[in-house]
Amino acid sequence: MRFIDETRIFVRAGKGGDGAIAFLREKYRPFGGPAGGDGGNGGSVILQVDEGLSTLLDFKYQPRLIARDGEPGRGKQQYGHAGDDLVVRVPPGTVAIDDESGEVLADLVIPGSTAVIGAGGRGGQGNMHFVTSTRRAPRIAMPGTAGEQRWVRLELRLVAEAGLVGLPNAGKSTLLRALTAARPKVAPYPFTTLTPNLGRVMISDNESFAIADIPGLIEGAHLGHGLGIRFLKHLSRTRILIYVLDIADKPLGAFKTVRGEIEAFDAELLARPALIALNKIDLLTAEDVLDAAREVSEATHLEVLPISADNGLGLAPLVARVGAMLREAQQPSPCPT
Ligand SMILES: Nc1nc2c(ncn2[C@@H]2O[C@H](COP(=O)(O)OP(=O)(O)OP(=O)(O)O)[C@@H](O)[C@H]2O)c(=O)[nH]1
Ligand SMILES: [Mg+2]
Repeated sequence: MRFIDETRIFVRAGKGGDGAIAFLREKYRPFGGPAGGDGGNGGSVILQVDEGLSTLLDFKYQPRLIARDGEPGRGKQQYGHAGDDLVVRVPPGTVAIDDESGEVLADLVIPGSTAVIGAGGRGGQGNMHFVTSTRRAPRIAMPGTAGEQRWVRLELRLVAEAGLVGLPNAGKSTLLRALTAARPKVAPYPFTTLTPNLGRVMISDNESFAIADIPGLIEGAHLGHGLGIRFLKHLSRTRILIYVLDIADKPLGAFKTVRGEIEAFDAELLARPALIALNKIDLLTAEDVLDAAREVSEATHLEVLPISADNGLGLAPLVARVGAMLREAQQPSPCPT
């Protein structure tokens, strides 16, 4: 499935139906009272979070969301039918932004939740509402109002409590596979991961957290090198960063590079709690692992957990530690735009 995390759509809600001008016609009362009913309201355009979706791809094929107009009012005091709302499903983490004003219209995270991004027009009142003592047969009714119409930018920001960051080939996807049921591709060359992956880590039967694996960063990513920093926005909702460093490939240098690129993208991300998963410890002797872990921890002032994503070493302590940090961390700040 193609991963699309930014797109632009056209939204038009339905127009309200016009109010009717009509009079009762009864056999023995040729000039009955006014009986024009109200127009129905126009349909609204509504987004709804569907947990089963993970991309905005559908909108590439259907970039115009147009809801139905309300029907005009009718005689005999009958209301026009309201136009149906158009309810469109989006993945969790979708942000809807008015393209012109930049206003955030909705930030949709909770499964099942909805937001109106185009409000339907209101139906006009029929002439039955305009009777006065001096005006028994009003020939006026109100037109329906227009529905909202706008261009909307949709941006997906993955909903994950923890984010994996590191150089290409550090073992991020291997770690995601080891911790969750997700099956991202793993290969012995850089830039294997081209789009973000999500998985859910079970801490216990009733406690879990989501983790995001994003494409590797390299020096100059903020200038567009490698795959660039465009996927870093998927860290915006995470509460914890996990630096994945290859213990056998200059881990300190890797840390500085990755941290520098994150800083260039959004320095605020560096204020979040973080830890280091020092990966591939199976490649070194136990003694060398201890030395390297000490060196990295002293230089970074971060907690270092030695692991081997490949053969499962150190994963249980890593999950337990992330779980504990998540319990300590306060709620995520609202999504910046
Ligand atoms: N020896 C050893 N190799 C590992 C370990 N974890 C990952 N690897 C290997 O490292 C290579 C890269 O792993 P990936 O998981 O694809 O790395 P990545 O960080 O996702 O890379 P990108 O997607 O390119 O950013 C693969 O050949 C893995 O098998 C480990 O704990 N020990
Ligand atoms: Mg990968």
